[in-house]
Amino acid sequence: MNDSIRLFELAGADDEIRFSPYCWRTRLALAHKGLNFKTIAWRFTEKEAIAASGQDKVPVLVIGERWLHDSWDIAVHLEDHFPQGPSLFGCSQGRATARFVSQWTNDVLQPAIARIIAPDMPAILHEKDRAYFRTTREIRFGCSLETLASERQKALTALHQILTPMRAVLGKQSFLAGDAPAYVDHCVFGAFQWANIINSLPLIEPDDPMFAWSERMLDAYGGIARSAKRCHA
Ligand SMILES: N[C@@H](CCC(=O)N[C@@H](CS)C(=O)NCC(=O)O)C(=O)O
Repeated sequence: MNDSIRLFELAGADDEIRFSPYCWRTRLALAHKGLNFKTIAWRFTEKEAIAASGQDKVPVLVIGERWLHDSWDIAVHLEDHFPQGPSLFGCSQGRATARFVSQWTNDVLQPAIARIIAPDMPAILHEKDRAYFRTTREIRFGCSLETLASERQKALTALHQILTPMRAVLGKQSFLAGDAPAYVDHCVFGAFQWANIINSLPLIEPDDPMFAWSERMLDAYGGIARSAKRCHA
């Protein structure tokens, strides 16, 4: 472990439960670059711990004295400052396309997954985060977590429609980036790893080409995603 790179990651009540989809993007990007790093468990209400980053969300990456935030800006920083490691984007066009995939994951994929799994979140969160999560997310969704839970089947159907193009692509190639994973895979997989870690409903069935891709992502980089601690069912 290299103590000069530190990653603040959202944690559940259990320090080892690291479920944030955005933090998984950064964790996988660091692994892709072959960088050693130390992780720090952080909770929604511990805003002061990351205040030096100038904002209030994770991932926050501290490299030496430099505080970085925003998963996309962190990926760009890693790509530009650690050129010796494998590329996250491949080329300038790849970087531009990855930016689209990152934004699409933020705006389309993650909200669709959140509608399915958010009702399971309070049970795994630290007590001090529960009320904050419920209040902020109920404002975001415009309804109670209980209403979301009652609409799960509808949300699952909507997710499967959103995944149609991805399913078609992953039926023809091993990773979104081609023969090997890269940042586009980190973005999309991060969203699924969120559901894996909190042990929510299975989002993709074994006969779906996305399932085989997800298995490959779980095994990538020495299996850091597969070996991550998960909540009990
Ligand atoms: N645009 C940011 C979004 C990061 C984000 O929303 N992180 C969530 C955790 S998954 C967070 O820290 N939320 C804090 C809060 O809701 O107060 C990025 O890409 O890093």
